[in-house]
Amino acid sequence: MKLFAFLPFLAPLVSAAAISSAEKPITYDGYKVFRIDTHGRARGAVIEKMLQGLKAVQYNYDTDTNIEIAVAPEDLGKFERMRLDFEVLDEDLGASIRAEGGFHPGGEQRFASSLNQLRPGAFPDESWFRAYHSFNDHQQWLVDIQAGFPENSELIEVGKSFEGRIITALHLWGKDGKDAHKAVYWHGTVHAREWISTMVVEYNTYQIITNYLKNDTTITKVLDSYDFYILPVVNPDGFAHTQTGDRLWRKNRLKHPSSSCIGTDMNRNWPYKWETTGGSSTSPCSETFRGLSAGNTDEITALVKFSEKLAAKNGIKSYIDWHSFSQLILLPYGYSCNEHVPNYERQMELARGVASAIKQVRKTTFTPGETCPDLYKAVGGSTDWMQDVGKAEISWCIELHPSGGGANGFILPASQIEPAAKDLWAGMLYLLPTM
Ligand code: 0X9
Ligand code: ZN
Repeated sequence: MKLFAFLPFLAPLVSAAAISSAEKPITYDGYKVFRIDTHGRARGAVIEKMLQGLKAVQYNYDTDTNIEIAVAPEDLGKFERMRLDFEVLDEDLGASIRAEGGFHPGGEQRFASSLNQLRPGAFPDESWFRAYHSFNDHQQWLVDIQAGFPENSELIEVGKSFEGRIITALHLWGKDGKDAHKAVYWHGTVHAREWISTMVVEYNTYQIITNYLKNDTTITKVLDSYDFYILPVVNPDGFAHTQTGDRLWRKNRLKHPSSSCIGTDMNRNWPYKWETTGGSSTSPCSETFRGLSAGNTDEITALVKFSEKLAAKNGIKSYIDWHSFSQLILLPYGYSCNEHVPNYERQMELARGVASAIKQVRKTTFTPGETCPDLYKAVGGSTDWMQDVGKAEISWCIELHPSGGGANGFILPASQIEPAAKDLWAGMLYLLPTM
């Protein structure tokens, strides 16, 4: 059964994975984005093969109904001569990236090597959610917000990325002091280009803190019942690279000993069922490269250690891995397409509740389901680990806005941050007090 026709992860056909920070940034100027009608699986496979000769970035892998693809200007003629059945989704991807406002080709990549180097500034306001920001500014934002909530929060250096950036967790607690309750645990920006995930995680964080400071009854009860561990950017190197090198970068930036291709897909590197075939790639040039061994990346090593601690301390009540795009609420499992999580009914009931709370804001549809079969097989993902190893009671991957590549895909205009974040805050206002 396939509930969702659309699969959002991009796979450059001519691999952008070969771009290193020393190489020329890619602006995507003049790239056109197309949706090609494939008229079924067999023809979809044929068309996918034809497209492999192009300098292009493919937006989806489930090619039964359509293929969405960004084609480089030099290959537009070749593409048109293929006489496919298509519509144009974006006349100029580079222009959309410029309009989004967060990509600065070849820009500054300096960063703090310790949180102590950052001095707190003013408490942030909601204008933060009207633009995208650099990795360094996100670090500063965490420092500023923590300083405005000093009795109930701390910043934790969870570890360092391959290039030495800090993976930061904001820990929040309520009236019982820190470490008294089960964890609510969020990871944002595991896939570097999924910028909306950083902003939505921060918006939810901001709402929790400001509503607690205002003595809001619901949020006071929530924060008095859980310890929150919030990591808006778990893939700092990849994220920094999307701001200066390649806006559509997905993986981390780990170098391979014997390939010029860079990066491991962190959501295929978690050390649980990692070796299972079919849901990840063994090729370093692939967008879903699983890494050389289970959990071998700096980032996943640090995140596993941190997650193990949370699991051992008071347990994990709810884990959410925030991604984009497709508007889905995905339960495990990704490694298997015929296993259900032991508490499937309860998790689905909650996911349906979240979807209906979201719907009430402005009629946006989020669809609950299982990673496999409803999306696709994905092995070495965080939610499988959290469910079975971390013993999280709720373990979800939420794919944020938009619903499809036609509506901007990974390049969601900054004006959409607040509306998207408000949708999900409604969802969290249902989940957190109910779960
Ligand atoms: O393929 C993925 O990693 C996720 N989709 S995305 O388009 N954002 O890349 C889905 C992941 C499903 N969840 C896990 N397997 N953890
Ligand atoms: Zn993702």
